Amino acid sequence: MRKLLLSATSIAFLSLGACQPEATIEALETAVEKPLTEKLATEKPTNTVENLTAAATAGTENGPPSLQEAKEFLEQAEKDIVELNGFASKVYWIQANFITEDTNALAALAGTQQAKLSTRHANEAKRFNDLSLPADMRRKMDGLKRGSNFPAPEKDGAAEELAKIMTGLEATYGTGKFEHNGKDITLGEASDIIAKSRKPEELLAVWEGWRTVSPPMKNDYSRMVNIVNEGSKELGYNDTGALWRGGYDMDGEAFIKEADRLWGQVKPLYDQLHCNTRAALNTAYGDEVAPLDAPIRADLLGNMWGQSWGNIGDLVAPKGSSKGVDITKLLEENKYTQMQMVKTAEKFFTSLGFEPLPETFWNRSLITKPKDREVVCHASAWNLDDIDDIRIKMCTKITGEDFVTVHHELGHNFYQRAYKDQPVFYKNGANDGFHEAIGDMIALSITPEYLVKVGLLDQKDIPSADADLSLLMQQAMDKVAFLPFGLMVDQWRWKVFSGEYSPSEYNSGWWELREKYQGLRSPSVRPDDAFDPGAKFHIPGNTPYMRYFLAHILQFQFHKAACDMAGFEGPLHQCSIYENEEVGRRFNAMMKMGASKPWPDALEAFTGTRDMDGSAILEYFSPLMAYLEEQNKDRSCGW
Ligand code: X8Z
Ligand code: ZN
Repeated sequence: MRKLLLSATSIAFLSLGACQPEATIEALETAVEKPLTEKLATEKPTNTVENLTAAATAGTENGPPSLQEAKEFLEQAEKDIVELNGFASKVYWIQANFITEDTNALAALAGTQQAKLSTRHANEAKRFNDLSLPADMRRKMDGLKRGSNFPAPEKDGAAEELAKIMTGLEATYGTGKFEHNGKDITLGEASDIIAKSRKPEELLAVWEGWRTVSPPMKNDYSRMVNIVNEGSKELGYNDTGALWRGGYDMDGEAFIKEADRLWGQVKPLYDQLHCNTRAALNTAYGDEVAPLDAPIRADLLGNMWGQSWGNIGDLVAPKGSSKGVDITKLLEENKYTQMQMVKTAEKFFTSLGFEPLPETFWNRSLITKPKDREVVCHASAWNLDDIDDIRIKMCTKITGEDFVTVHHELGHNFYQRAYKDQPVFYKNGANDGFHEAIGDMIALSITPEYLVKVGLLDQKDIPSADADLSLLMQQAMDKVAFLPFGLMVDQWRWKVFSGEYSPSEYNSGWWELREKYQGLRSPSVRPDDAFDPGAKFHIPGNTPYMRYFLAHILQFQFHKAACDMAGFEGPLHQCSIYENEEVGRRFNAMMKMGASKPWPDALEAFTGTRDMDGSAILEYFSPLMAYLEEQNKDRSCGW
């Protein structure tokens, strides 16, 4: 509950798009006339059994509810949602931009309202279960019945407690600091050290230091799990994991198989990358720190969570292949500011025919980290009015990594604006993986030739053809390395929600999955109170994670389809769709559907296929796969 994922709307469907905490809504019937304080103080439970029974029987003395009643219910629900979102999104924005006791309290109140509204809608929608409805109304009704990704049970006090815990967890993460070399440092500073240092003791100290922020979250987290599980049961799901898996226009069990199938497609590529990276780390650090016969130490990979490995690209640069491009260096040489990074990303979208971002985007977004207050630095994209009050919030660093993230966030914003004319129920991604894939797909077109066009690279510095392997390796260290991480985070949450991992197994379960999927190990024995999952934003930030795994498959499918449309005939990694308005027009046609149709329809509209499929990412990296197999041929791979 609580935050509206990027667009207030989705609340109902609750798989909201961008990268913000989750939400549900409660109608503030008097939102316009009464002051906020009064509204919040006088809010009455509307989802009591008595009220629901009354609602279910209203107008039904002569039989089951009518189509007209269903229509009126949906219209009213939409009004309620829009109204509450309008105010709740502002509260969340202020809290995330200025974390204090007071803003946390307000955000928890807004979260409570949203949780209650969502629960009420979900329960009221049940009375139309047996009514035969036109497909569109049924889709809206089913969306309401799914409630929120973090549903509050109906009982008194549950929504309040849940909202308070969720707000607190995110604030604890957002304000987290620890002492390093006599100074308190933030996640941003710690991440810089993990990215650049090559000293194992320093890496270990910083890696462990950041994980001192999360143990205090553990009790609240397990309490939250109990509450949302109870809420999910009331909605008819076994647990909250089952509720989440039910959000993909297919049976939840089928979704588990689907995720496994996609992982099976790409795992051979990951295995090769892992083997080659471990060998390079062994060369750099020796047998003690990086043995060849064990999972890789998680602090050596250039990223706080070992999720993307681009920051150690220098260690794996293919010998004999010319250098690729170092975007961080190009941004620095061109004296780029954070603002220019966003302007350049915007220009990519406008080159495809999308309208420029509104003036309000530039006035209202947070693009650099403020010095004088606590903010949630984890990048996110917002739409505060569900129309065009779109914004990003990001403590942008002038690096190649954040250049890609800026495109990622704008992808959310352009998607939100593309579906702005949909009813509130459909203001969301076709599935949540689509939302995460839009900007990433655009960023796959950041080729050397593109960088020349936007003036970041000199024509004379375009890497020669034999730099392809270097470029591909750099990309794989980010995109291929990410795949098992993208998968394991929610494998962990599914097991937490199902009770397979009890609180005392939260941490060991996390490492079991880190090893199983990623082939990583903790760099040190973890203390008894460790809660390492809590040191990753999306756990305390309560953002489902399977979306990123799907996005890493989908973005390559989109890229391939776009390059085919553009008539591009070379290898996929050399294709850039910059300035191709025809591709933009067709991309927009998919984007403007929002969640109005099952996702295979949206996928088909752009790619001509109805299945998510890993073969595009395999094709993209096929020259690298051949290189990796050759490099690894005498190595003993696996862990
Ligand atoms: O959280 C994000 C985005 C916001 S939706 C910055 N990402 C995941 C992460 O940082 O863990 C993008 C890639 C994966
Ligand atoms: Zn995102």
